[in-house]
Amino acid sequence: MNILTIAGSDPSSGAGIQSDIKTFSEFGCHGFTAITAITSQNSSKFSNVTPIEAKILGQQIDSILSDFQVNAIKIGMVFDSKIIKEIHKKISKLNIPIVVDPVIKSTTGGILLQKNAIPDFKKLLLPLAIVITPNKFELEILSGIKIKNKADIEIASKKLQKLGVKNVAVTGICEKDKVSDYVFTSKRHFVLSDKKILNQNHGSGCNYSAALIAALAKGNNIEESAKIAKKFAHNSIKNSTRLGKGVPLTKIKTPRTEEVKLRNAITEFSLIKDISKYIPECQTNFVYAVEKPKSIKNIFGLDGRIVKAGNRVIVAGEITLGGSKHVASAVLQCNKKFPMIRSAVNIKFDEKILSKMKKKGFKIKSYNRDDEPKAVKAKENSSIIWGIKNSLKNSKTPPDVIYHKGDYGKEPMIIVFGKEPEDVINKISKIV
Ligand code: PXL
Repeated sequence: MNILTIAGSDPSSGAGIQSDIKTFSEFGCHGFTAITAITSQNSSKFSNVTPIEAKILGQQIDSILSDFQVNAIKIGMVFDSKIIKEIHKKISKLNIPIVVDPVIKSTTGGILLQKNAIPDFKKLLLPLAIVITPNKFELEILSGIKIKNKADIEIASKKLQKLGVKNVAVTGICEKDKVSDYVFTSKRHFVLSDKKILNQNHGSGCNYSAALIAALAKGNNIEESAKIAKKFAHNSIKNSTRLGKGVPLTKIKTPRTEEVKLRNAITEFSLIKDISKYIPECQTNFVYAVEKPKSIKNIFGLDGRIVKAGNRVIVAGEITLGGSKHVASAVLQCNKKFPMIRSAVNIKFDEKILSKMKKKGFKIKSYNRDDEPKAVKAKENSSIIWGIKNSLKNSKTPPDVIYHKGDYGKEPMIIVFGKEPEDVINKISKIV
């Protein structure tokens, strides 16, 4: 996925475009940038802001849109009316998700949106947003309602929805020991809460809105995306570091190599031509274990699934340790006998695929669920463990593929194994 951030430059890289690029990378997305303003700031002082000439901003946006496929846009600091009008002119006809983070003031007191630009901001930018992500202060300014309680949050958010925003995610509402996000969609509203982390930071708002647009671009719905963004922002605050003399900067933790490799392979998998035909009814997961996994908690997988939607494929959810149960259990069991096997993906059962695999010389094993003892059947997730163990009973070399033909109420399945995700992708590429 490719995401364009239209925002200000923050030399500390805690917020603004520098931070957005880091977040997009973290989600495996490519970040394009169009700079609206140059700020001069560090962790204690916001000393200057110079807006970019509207024409130059327009040229930056044109450069990107005329060449690349842009799947989604985040709008951050826009500063003045000329910039707002230019952005509107360039992107109002696009039919892609846009998240607007209505930043007004920085933690250190810098002005990110001029007061006299607020009417144009509301008129021109809010209607473009699939989601707007105000904090309490920003919600008050945009709605003109002083937020004193939960009911006010709803009234103010509904007021913004009347201006054309589809969904409003009000972030960072402090309540006793919790911090909550209030999300209002066109149909319903929900609250996501987390433990309060007592520290001031610079960057969490940008981390939230950038993660939100990345999650949406990848096909997650509003509710899933709001959860993903909250978790991401929470972690970035938890890991924040006092790099300078003032406020700590939020930090995006560098993911483990296994996670990065799996993410790349999942993207590659989802882009294989016609791959939707190979996604089973129960959908697909792709996993990668750390070395010597002891349980499925040591195996990275999607906590959602690779989902078929018509002839498209959507990667839903996030890669986490313990994210998969079924495919991860298969890898865990296989890894006990063949420690080099650490990755796998499940695909739809099809005799034609199997015969292609045979022709390519794949080492194929199978098990018959009719032979499965009753006690095993009754226990959640134990079938797969039994099946893999059984199918490898007489094996001296690691399998490429293990399949079963299903059972009453159980979909037949093919699991493709490999040393690492790229190995699995290479095998898949040979048969599709
Ligand atoms: O966090 C909001 C924000 C967004 N964009 C830029 C900023 C800040 C906060 O300082 O400087 C450029």
